[in-house]
Amino acid sequence: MHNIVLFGPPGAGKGTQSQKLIAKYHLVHLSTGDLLRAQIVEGTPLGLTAKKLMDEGLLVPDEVVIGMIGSALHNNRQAAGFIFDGFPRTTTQAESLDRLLAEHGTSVACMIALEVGEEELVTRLLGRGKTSGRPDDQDEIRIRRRVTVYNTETAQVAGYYAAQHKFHALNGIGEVDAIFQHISSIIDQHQAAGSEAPAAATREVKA
Ligand code: B4P
Repeated sequence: MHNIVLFGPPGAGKGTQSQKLIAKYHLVHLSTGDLLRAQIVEGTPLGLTAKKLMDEGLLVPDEVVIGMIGSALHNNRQAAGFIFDGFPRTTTQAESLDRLLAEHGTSVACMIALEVGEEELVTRLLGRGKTSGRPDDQDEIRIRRRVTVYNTETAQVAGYYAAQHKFHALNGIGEVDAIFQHISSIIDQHQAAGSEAPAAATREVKA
């Protein structure tokens, strides 16, 4: 199995790049944001709880998203690998992902982080908000809160993977296809090296 964590602040392009990556590498895409929004559409109790938090730009409790990922891994045991998009968002989630993957005899190959500054994120998400219908994309205060939550609760997850020599950061500003080529080159190096980190593409993180 080849398992990739796509990382970055809200609006960095994780969902955009995931769509291109699943087409190229035939991996199963697991987006906790998408899984939560499906629960909201279905009107489940979990969805109702998640909606209040998501609309305000806050994280959903760890146990909720960890449970969803555990079920998804169980239901996709034949997969060639996974793209984790928007998960893990806390160190507790990262530790749980390692444990869950170990139960399936596999592990995270690498984390690829898209770096984008706050003003660009706000511009992108307000733009998406005009068509997405997502309440969390339609208000600048909530968007900036999501960025703050990322900086205070999520950014530290990069350090977790850096300590395992699995962290790669790249510029998330530019043409979508150029960013995709950069991500692909990192994945290809990993696959060629059998999951050993390609040193040239790796750098330490401040978090
Ligand atoms: P998510 O659904 O994960 O999504 P996201 O952070 O909004 O954005 P993403 O980075 O995928 O952006 P996209 O490619 O679409 O999270 C939503 C909420 O769910 C969270 O706030 C939280 O409440 C909850 N949640 C999810 N996972 C959780 C977890 N693990 N724990 C707790 N809570 C969790 O791109 C955005 C826009 O930019 C698009 O319009 C796109 O077209 C544009 N764009 C992309 N790349 C571009 C480029 N290179 N140039 C210009 N524009 C670009």
